[in-house]
Amino acid sequence: MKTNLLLIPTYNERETAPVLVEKVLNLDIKTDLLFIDDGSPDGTGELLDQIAAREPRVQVIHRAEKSGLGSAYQEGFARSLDEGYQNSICMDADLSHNPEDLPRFIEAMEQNDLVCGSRYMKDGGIINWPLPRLLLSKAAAGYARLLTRMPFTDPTGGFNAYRNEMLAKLPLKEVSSQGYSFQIEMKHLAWKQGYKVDEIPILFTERRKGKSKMSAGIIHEALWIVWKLVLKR
Ligand SMILES: Nc1nc2c(ncn2[C@@H]2O[C@H](COP(=O)(O)OP(=O)(O)OP(=O)(O)O)[C@@H](O)[C@H]2O)c(=O)[nH]1
Ligand SMILES: [Mg+2]
Repeated sequence: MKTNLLLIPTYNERETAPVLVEKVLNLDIKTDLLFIDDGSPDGTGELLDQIAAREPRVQVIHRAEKSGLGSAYQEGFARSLDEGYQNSICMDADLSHNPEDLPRFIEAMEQNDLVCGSRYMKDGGIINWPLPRLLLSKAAAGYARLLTRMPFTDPTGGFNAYRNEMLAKLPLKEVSSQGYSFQIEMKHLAWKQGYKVDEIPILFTERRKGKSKMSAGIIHEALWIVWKLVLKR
């Protein structure tokens, strides 16, 4: 039976994506990997195709150009549902999210519809972030939490496992954001509809290779998406 599918969007991650594959395949868990690559100029997509050709647990969706994280996850969810997986687990390709946390996610999914990795709960944390970035992220988490009243410690966190039965019932078309706010919107939707959501602590490590895709646009989006959620309520 098909069980878990990792959804991993990539844009210029050729140094880390193959390492991530290796680490996941070495774990003793039932998980396939789906990369959603947006025509990475550094050749990440071709490299992943070579890996997929020899490793049946790895698949790649290619999109012509950089079209945002949110729509990459939406394509991933659609594929995961089509192929009959039980859970979809979103994670970054830059090794910030530790694959060794996956067994804990999978175990927690036995009791929940959504399991959120949290950097800000007890035993969670962030390694190697400069203070301004940490403060910005904590402020964003506090802001989202205060306004939406979601009882979660890390609303913007991107390491999350979703039950496909829940995804199939959620109005995913309403989720429009592309950056971190995609995570806020998804958590809000699941929580508002009364699904069982829990958090587990994760240690997030700042990327050592490749370049950040964070932008002012992504931050602005997060600021106003929260208001969209408040007004909808
Ligand atoms: N397919 C696709 N992937 C993206 C896009 N933007 C970012 N990504 C991927 O999404 C994941 C998270 O992006 P990051 O650049 O690591 O963003 P971040 O974690 O906020 O910032 P840093 O870790 O500091 O770089 C990575 O795997 C990126 O390659 C996009 O537009 N399309
Ligand atoms: Mg990152």
